[in-house]
Amino acid sequence: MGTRKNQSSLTPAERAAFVAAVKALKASGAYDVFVTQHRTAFLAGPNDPAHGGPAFLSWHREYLRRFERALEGIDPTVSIPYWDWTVDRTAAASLWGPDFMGGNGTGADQRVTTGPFAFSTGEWSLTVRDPGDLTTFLTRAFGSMGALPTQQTVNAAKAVVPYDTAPWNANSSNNGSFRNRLEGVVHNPGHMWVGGSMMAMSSPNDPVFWLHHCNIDRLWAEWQREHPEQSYLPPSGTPGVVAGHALDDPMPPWNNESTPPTPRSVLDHHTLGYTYDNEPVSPQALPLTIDAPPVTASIGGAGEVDVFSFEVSSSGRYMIATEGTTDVVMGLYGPNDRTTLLVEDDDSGAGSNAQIARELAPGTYYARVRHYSGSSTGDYRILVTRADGSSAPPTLQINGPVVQGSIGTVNERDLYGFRVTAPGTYTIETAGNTDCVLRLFGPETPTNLVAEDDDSGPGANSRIVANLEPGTYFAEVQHYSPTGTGSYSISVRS
Ligand code: CU1
Ligand code: CU1
Repeated sequence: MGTRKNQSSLTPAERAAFVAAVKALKASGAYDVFVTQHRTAFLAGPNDPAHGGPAFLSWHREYLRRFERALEGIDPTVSIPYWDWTVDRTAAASLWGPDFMGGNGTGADQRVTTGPFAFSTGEWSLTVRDPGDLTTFLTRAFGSMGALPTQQTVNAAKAVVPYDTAPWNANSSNNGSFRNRLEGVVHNPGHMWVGGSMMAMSSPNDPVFWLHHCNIDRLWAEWQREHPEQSYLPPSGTPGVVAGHALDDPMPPWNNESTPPTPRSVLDHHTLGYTYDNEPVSPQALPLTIDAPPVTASIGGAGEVDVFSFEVSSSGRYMIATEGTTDVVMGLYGPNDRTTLLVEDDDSGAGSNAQIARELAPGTYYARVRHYSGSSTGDYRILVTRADGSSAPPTLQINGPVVQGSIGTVNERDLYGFRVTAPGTYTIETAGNTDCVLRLFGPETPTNLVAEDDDSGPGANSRIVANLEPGTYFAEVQHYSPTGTGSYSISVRS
């Protein structure tokens, strides 16, 4: 899981790695595709799927994650850093150093002349611009259009509930819509303070766009954590809501993908594969593997709550159970949301153990375990098993979220299934620091080898690019070394 850090705490090597990955993406042409998507969203106004409505936060969360995954494809160690403008408020901040974002614009044309994104480097010309804008170099004009948000401004915005309110647009009350207050009162001033290119519909032309929006995304995650009783609004079908902005609406421009992202699909940023460096360590969910041996845990202090997570990749009946002599109570939450309680159990298992058996759809689930007595402690074990006998391999979604896996024991082989519905070129690859070997089997049978690869991906990662006809395929992951173990992630993209 990638960690998004405060940009001011990056090491010089981390700053250089981020800049290099961004410039490599620009050189490939992929960067400008992102700029175009942002401009296109604005040009769709008043049906903008990304701004001035409830999906402002969810759209940009998906957008940033896709950008970050593109960076990871170049350098798997890179995550998007965030710019906390409540602290780094002047042109003297290290953010604007010549080894990172470069400095303010100068002269009548507000041209940025320092740092890696200066036009004079020959590597940063603006090719996607707003209609009528002929400026091909990055521009900035710090402070000329207003001040950066303060901590007080941020705190007041984070206190607002609910998430959003009618009329579900830029006219929603700043005292009744967290989203509109964060968007209008906290987010917009960040663009305006930087000025120049950041004022445009094509504002991702300035790489600081990503650091600014990363901070906005972090504040949304904090609001979600601080208001666990609040959920995303409005539900799909609510009158007067622009398409793409309600909870289960597919979000353009990704709405024609086989499993399009929706506001719901991005609510838990952990399931997208990243955390923020300032998130509380506890209660961090401890991952459980379905059908793995029980994990030993402990209620070490009175009132302690342990949180576990597990990934269900195919619908079916699952059983979550505790073992041992400690009287624990377990709640099951999800999918993809650690605050939606599905069921709670005290003593359905052996002795005074908890046991929950339930039909589960694909998604991330959370089990919270506490002692029956708020003043007692004790050890226990916990496990999740597939309870309906069939153990189909976990499914990868094409262009869906990256799936985390682990070679837990030597010579382990992990098998994944995925379904191709349209003929085309597909890329199956692993990411992370574990040297994996990848084999592709199919269609339909996990015994017909299509391709095998060791190190064609970044670092020691595997990558198979194959033309596939419709059908079910199987990807098998094994450690390169017969004595190696380690975690990895795997994805399929079209
Ligand atoms: Cu935007
Ligand atoms: Cu923005």
